Amino acid sequence: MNTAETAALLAAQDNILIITHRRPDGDTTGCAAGLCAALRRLGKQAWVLPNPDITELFAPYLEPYLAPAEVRPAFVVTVDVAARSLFTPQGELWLARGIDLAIDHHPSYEGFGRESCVDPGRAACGELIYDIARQWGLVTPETALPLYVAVSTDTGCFQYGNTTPATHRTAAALMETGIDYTALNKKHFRTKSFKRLALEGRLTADMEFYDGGTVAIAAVPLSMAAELGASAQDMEDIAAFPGQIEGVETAITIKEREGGGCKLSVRTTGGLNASRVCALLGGGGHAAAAGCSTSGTLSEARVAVLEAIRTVQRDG
Ligand SMILES: [Mn+2]
Repeated sequence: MNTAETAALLAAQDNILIITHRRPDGDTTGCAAGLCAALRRLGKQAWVLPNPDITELFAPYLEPYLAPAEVRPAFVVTVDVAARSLFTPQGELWLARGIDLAIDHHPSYEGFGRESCVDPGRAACGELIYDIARQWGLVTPETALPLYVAVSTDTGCFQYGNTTPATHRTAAALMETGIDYTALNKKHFRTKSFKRLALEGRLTADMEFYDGGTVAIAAVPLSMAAELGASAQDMEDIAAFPGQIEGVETAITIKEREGGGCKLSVRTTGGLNASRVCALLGGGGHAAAAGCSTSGTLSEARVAVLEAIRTVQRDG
């Protein structure tokens, strides 16, 4: 469905529950808060399902909208959720009962929603939510502020290659509602905790390079966060870090997971399709930013991702 059809579908519902993805980022969080604010302004009962993985950085955006434990929605919507594996344990219960509508911008969206509004041409899912709220004439500051967070964080403050003129037009419209975007930009893009800087120092010291320095791999063992006392918030978007090094076109971050296995993130600027690399390892995402999980050790994950890169390079 396009955003006009989606706006009409939502306007015909009431008692709506909105679901975010595991390890929620600014996009899924901002979309949930922005959509919930607009639906309430439309006179609907609407809530956001609490997400146990939420960090202190994003939690405040969701607080006014959190669903009570006894919520019994008539309509369930996901925002920015591409895969069944990205549902939280609570979200999985709703997935089992059926998702009525999925709003997403990932080309790898798995099609679990009865209805869907999916546009991979959007840099952020927040752009879709803005288009939906705009049809209701309800882009108030309460909706605009979290949507600005959604759009700005998914584009690295309008710097990543996914940013389009339409992204800027959406951002401009959100800014015109009077939100304090200067404070948001300072908070999300120009502030680092001391522990975060220490973490970046450690990653820099241990970084491995391949293919003449165009491929960088940062390994994050479980012990590293513990040694530095770094929280999930200190780790936020660490996958963007190796790609900042001069000459690096393929930036890989491998995080050891509690309970075994690793979580990989692949970011590319040199034309290598990150989504295809990750698909070979059972994951997915966007052409320039994708992820996957592996079951072995950090060094096994390193070998596996390098092999996947070779395969994609060879097969064109
Ligand atoms: Mn997103």
